[in-house]
Amino acid sequence: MKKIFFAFFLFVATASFSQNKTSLKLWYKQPAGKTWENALPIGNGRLGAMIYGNVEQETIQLNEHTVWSGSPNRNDNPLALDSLPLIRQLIYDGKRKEAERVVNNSIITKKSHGQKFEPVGSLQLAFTGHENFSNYNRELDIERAITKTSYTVNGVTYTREALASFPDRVVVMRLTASRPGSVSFTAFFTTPQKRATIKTTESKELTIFGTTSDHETVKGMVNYKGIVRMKLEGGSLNANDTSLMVKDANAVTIYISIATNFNNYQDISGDENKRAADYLNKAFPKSFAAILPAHVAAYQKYFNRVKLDLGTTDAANLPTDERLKNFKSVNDPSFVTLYYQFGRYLLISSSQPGGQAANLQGIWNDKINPPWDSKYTININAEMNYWPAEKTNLAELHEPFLQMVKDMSVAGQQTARVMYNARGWVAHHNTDIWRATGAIDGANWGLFNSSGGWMSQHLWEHYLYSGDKNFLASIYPILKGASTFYVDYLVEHPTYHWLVVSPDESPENTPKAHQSSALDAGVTMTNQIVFELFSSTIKAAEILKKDVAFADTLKQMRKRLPPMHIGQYGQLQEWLDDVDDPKDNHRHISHLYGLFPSNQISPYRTPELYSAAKNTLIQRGDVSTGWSMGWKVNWWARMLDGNHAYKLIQSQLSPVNTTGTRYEGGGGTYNNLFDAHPPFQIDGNFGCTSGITEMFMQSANGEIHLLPAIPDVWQTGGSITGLRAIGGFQIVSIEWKDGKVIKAVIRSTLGGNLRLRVPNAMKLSAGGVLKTATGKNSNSFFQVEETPAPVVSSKATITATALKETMLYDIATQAGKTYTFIAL
Ligand code: FUC
Repeated sequence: MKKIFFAFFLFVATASFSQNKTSLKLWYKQPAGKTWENALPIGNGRLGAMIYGNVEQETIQLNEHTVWSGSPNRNDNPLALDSLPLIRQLIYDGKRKEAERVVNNSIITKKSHGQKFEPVGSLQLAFTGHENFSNYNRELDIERAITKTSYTVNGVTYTREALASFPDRVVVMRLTASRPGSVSFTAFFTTPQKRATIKTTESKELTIFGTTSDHETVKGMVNYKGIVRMKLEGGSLNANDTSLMVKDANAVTIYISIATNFNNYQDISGDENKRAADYLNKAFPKSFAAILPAHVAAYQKYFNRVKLDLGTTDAANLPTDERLKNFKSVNDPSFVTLYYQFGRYLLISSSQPGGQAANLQGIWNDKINPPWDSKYTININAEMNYWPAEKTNLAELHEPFLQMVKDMSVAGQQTARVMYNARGWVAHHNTDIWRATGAIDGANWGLFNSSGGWMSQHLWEHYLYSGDKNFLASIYPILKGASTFYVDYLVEHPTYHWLVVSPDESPENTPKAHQSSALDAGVTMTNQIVFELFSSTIKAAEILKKDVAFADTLKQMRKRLPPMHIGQYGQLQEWLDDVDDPKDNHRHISHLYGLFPSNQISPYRTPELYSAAKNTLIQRGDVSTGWSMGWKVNWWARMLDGNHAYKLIQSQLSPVNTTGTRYEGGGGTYNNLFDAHPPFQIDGNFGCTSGITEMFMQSANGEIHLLPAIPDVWQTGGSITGLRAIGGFQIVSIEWKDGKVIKAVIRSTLGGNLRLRVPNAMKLSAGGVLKTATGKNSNSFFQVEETPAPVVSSKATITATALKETMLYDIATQAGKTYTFIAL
């Protein structure tokens, strides 16, 4: 009886939840105060704004995607070429500290270490007499991409709504009050920009304009212009030199337009004044009531493609900051749904076709000197930002990143030639809006030169999902260029005799056994990247029926790359030498690139490597920086271990305070659900969203696997709709109950064999027995390159992990047809 009652209760709770409009909202009972990480982000890919919801003084902190310090520049170090033989020899002789000194002199740039993403400033709205308020609420509705703040003062309820319109290219805030004539405030700008001018115009607009900072020998030359224009309903508008004063209006709509002179990384000859005025003049005649539905429709075109339902519990009734505090100790499945969809919200809001790629902070930054310049770290972080793009059905939003790769494939040719006497193109571990491809920071960070190879993989991935051959033809020269660099640059290792990148480094890890230096030759991650890049380039050449001789060269060289190594502790080796410390818990586990995002390590195809990767994951531990935990969710999902993936989600969804105190020595999440490295870094949001997707569906291993890693807490039931898999398969829906897929709907857009792995026996709803899969998958999109057998240390104990039984089917599909599967 108890059970029945409980089931009934759960059912009621779930049913009422799906009706409940607060489910996809971040909401709070208090204003953000002084804390930026409490404010709520809105954005349209070009403009970003943080809304504080402070009562007496509202702050709308503003960013524009091209407001960066500096101007077109390069940062190659031409001394590199002559020093390569010496650096190599020092590394081979174990004199890594000496090698570091040479690298710092001759490879690390003497020019720009990357420019800064800078804020424009903040629009402040001061409300006299609003110090005593009640009934306060503030929220971000991620189903409609709009914030709302409301409170009561002296019996009047005030409401502010804000959005960054996608079609109208302006930030708009509407202020209303329950009693006519109650809206009065003073608007002014504040800014950390050193060369900004703030003034009002004759037509009572508030403007901010100036030029961005000089930085590291590069002259700041981005001109920006911001214009604020108000539309009043009743009341009066007055201006002094630097402020606008609204008095006794019924309602006010504020339009904020910002633009710069930036055209592309080589050209800043645009007219910021005309652009800002044009956007504003187009938007201003439209009322808020007209702007809102167009904005919501443009946003939902992307957002609504994926729906996740993990059920709900009473824990969901609390404000977002309290749910965050409680998450580790209660079962709050819809909080995961909120966090998951927030990741998609952030990508839609910070990365739109034609705009700049989401940087370390997406498009949200209030500091003139932000951490790591809020630029692009491309030895993991920027790639991580785009892991959710294809599979969570936001492929169009991958475009700014793909465009960045295209630009870098041009900029990086000179770097390859000047620094390494190699053809093709190269990029080191960092870049910025000027597409810098030189080496920065210092030897243990900047020497890594396989970011171009890694980023190129995103182009190939975009093809694998869509099957668009025209796209493939258009990006093939970039893949070829990235491969050509390695054709020229790989050298034979004097001890191991494989072809290796030398000098090389495994991102940012400095093992004691290597004199606490990251420098080495032929590190595992690089070997995996080159293997994958060569394989993609060979396949692309075959599909496009070109470059037979070049593809053959790649095949021959690929055979000579180092295979992966399993070391004395049963671990996957990070370096060719067996020097991993099982107590090392460094945030980068670069050598697991082969497990995710790549597919060179798989439970089904490479059991030994799979077991070694698992040992490595366990030895490195769970809690770390935000992005590191985000990556680990993906890895544990690929390990088919939903419970461990969930454990990482719990660690990631742990509160971090804004003084930077780390949760249990690691990162976590701020009250506004921004990821905490700490400090704020958006990669963890995107990495975790990708990882959660990998728990429901994976398509990288020669098949489509449904429910590969569902944790016990979600077994009871749930559904996800709208994911995408490679080979043009749309995962229209997956519904599960008691750990079994009860129904799955898959649409084929390209035809071909659908190899489907599921946890339980299924049949086609239209009738007909499913054929058990045999042999190689005939679908060309699912051809996985065979991973060379690993070299295994005689000291290693490898225990085969028992895998759960699954069913594997082959279904011949036709393009345009939808297939419905139900549990037997
Ligand atoms: C890499 C990471 C750091 C940080 C920085 C932006 O250098 O090792 O943890 O995320 O990028």
